[in-house]
Amino acid sequence: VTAQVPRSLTLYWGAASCARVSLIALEEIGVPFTLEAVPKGERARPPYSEINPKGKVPLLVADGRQISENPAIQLFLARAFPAVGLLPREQDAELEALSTMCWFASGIHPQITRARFPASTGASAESLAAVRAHAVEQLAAAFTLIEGRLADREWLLGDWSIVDAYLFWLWFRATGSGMDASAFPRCAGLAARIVERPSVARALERELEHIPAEDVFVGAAPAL
Ligand SMILES: N[C@@H](CCC(=O)N[C@@H](CS)C(=O)NCC(=O)O)C(=O)O
Repeated sequence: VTAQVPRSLTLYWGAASCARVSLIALEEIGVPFTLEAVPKGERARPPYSEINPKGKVPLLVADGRQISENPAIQLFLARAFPAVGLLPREQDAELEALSTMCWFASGIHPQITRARFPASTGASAESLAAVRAHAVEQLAAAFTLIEGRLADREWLLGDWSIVDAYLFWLWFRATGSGMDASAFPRCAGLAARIVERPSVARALERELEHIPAEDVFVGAAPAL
């Protein structure tokens, strides 16, 4: 499936957020786009909440059409710019990519939110450390599966794809939240390799214009 090539692209984004994945996709594509930074704390209130009532980034606006949710944005961009190779084009492989991204968005990302901001679960002050510890355990279980998938390949789907950029962001957040990186050498290797891609380097440079290097590369979870 291919879509029309959009003439105008705006990404609502925040440095170090999961919108990093969408920014890498746009950098990979290489067409002009507008980047609108929406810092944490400004996402759930006007003016941004009037644009995206979900109060989250990323949001891609393509020729006036709004696309939210990372997996949908990646699929949209991959189909709009098929020659770039953001996702595999063969149907079964594309489905596998979508399945993996949905797992990342709905299965793994929420554990990152719990690990970083345990109070967002509504847990009492005394339970926050336990909520964080449980979330980190869940992250380690997910990364055990991912580490297994990388046993016979350099990138998650074989060839590089935007799914690897998504993994890179999850890895950054999971390790920043206290997950032991040493248990996952293949994931660590992928994260070290991916920053050599010019698109990823450019996306990280843009983040460095907004937040300190420590928050771009380590991103330690806030103290409880
Ligand atoms: N399911 C959404 C999740 C988006 C999301 O949770 N984004 C976070 C940043 S990583 C956000 O904007 N949270 C609101 C905030 O930080 O105020 C997606 O995959 O795009």
